[in-house]
Amino acid sequence: MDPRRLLLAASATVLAAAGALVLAPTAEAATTLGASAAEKGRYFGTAVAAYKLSDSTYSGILNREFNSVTPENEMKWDATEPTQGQFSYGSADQIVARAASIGAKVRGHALAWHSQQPGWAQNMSGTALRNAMLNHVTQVATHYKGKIDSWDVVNEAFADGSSGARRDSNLQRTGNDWIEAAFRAARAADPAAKLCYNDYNTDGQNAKSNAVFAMVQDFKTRGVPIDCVGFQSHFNANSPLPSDYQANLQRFADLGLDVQITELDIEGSGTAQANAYATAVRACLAVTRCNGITVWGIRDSDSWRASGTPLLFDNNGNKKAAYTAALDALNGGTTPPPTTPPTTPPTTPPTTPPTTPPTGSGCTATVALNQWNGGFVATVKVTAGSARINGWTAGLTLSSGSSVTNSWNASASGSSGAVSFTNVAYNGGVNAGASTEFGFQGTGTGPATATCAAR
Ligand code: 9MR
Repeated sequence: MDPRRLLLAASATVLAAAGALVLAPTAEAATTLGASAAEKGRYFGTAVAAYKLSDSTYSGILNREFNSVTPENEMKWDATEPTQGQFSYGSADQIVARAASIGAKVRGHALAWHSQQPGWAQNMSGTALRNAMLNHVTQVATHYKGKIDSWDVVNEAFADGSSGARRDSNLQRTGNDWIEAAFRAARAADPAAKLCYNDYNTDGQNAKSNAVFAMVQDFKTRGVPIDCVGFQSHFNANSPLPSDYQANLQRFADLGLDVQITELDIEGSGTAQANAYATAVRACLAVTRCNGITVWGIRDSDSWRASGTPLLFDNNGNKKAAYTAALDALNGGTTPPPTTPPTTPPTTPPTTPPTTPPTGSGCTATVALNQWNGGFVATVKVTAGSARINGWTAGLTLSSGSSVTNSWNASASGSSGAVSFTNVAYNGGVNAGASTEFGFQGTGTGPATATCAAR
């Protein structure tokens, strides 16, 4: 072959390779909500009802799409302690077992709440009720110790409207400090779980969210153990997704704790509903400390507001436009992927083919430490460099006398001195610039820094 033709053939190969590179992110975009969220270091969860786990359509979608679950009713006080001092965990355990089998996190919901109390608690007051509540928190959090990613420790404790006051309830009447008492009991029982305050109508800035904000700020100042705030996000025409949703999530995150969208549902249909879901997803992705999103049910027919068709799957389990919009938003796209390749190839071949690999590839790891006297929880964020990585190992060095007791979202090697954590099956692939998180609990003093190696 004459040298000129050889050069052209080689150039065509380079161009074809370059084209493949440009299209690769689209071709590789995650195809389920959970996998896509995991690529962004987040979870995408759903409320689950234990009695529906035997429904194959329901279970099929659950197993395929979600990497976090929240028992819809099974961990509430009336379900777990129907008679004082006698605990019943059967239905909740079923959900926790399913979560473990599909590698999903569990959001525990809810330890202390004015609603769905067993009859015996509804009839109590004063010190007896306070003690019963604290015992409940301790027992349930202990039963699920090590299995819960985040607990809604206290749910819906503020009044609606402009008062900014606490909601009146039998628990509130035991004294204003009932909320912090519940958080302290939960921390003592399960130090590795993130402890959240969860509420509705707090999704934008308003009197109620301002009151929650002031409480959280006060807790952080005084060292009351709180790690996250849940924003239920039940939206409909009367209570639409607020325009300052992201800003509100951000201001809470700026207090130095995580935020989570905990019970998302948006009444409506078609494009309007799809756009609202995309907006909600983007709000979470835009807030670094937004850990994930939970929708409050799988199919429209599973919803507490079924007539408002507020979920991502229709009654038959088919994906709705809202599903596609949520997945696209998770994948970082605002427009559909190009369906045709460019029609006009460049007329001049590049004169110098790239000779060096992309710089800045590999990964970095940063540690967020929750340290208390004698123990710690370390949350480690692994961030890919300028290229996608397909596996990672983070290395940390523990001070003498300190050791790892358990870990999540990674597989640990070693428990003292130099320890390393390698990705598990679902979180090894991290796109360029994206992050994923794992964590571990230990005794002694936690490490402040980590190294990262990519595979
Ligand atoms: O979806 C839950 C529904 O099945 C129950 O009947 C109801 C009882 O209070 O609770 C629903 O879930 C609520 C959640 O626990 C707290 N935030 C509001 C949710 C919707 O009502």
